[in-house]
Amino acid sequence: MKQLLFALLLTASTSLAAAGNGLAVEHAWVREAPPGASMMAAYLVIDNPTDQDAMLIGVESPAFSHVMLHRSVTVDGVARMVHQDRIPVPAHGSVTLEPGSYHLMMPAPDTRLVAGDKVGFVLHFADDSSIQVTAEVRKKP
Ligand SMILES: [Cu+2]
Repeated sequence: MKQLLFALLLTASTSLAAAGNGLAVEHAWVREAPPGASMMAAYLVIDNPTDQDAMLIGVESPAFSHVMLHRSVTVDGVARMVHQDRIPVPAHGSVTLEPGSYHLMMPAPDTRLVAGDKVGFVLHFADDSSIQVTAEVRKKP
């Protein structure tokens, strides 16, 4: 009987692992933008404890018309943002989307989002997997 239970538990946990891509997303937040701002930014951390490199290839959200992958870089002392087609998440590593680095950038919606609002995002990866996250709108991290 004990053996049967153990086998069932093993089956359950195996199917759970197979359902996802093994990545974990945490600290997702959207920076509150001042009234009239045309763009908003979102930040999060993607952990990859697996043996496989992962690649974020796109993000969508019901709250925004589109979501862009950006990276802030400083060239000759001038800060600018560069569009990214993809953001790598190394095996046994993580990538941090944070101010001054990688981030998500969205056109501000018609109805202004303010601190405390919740926004859903779906992250799409190169292996066809996706992860849904909920981000809170905040004034700072
Ligand atoms: Cu940007």
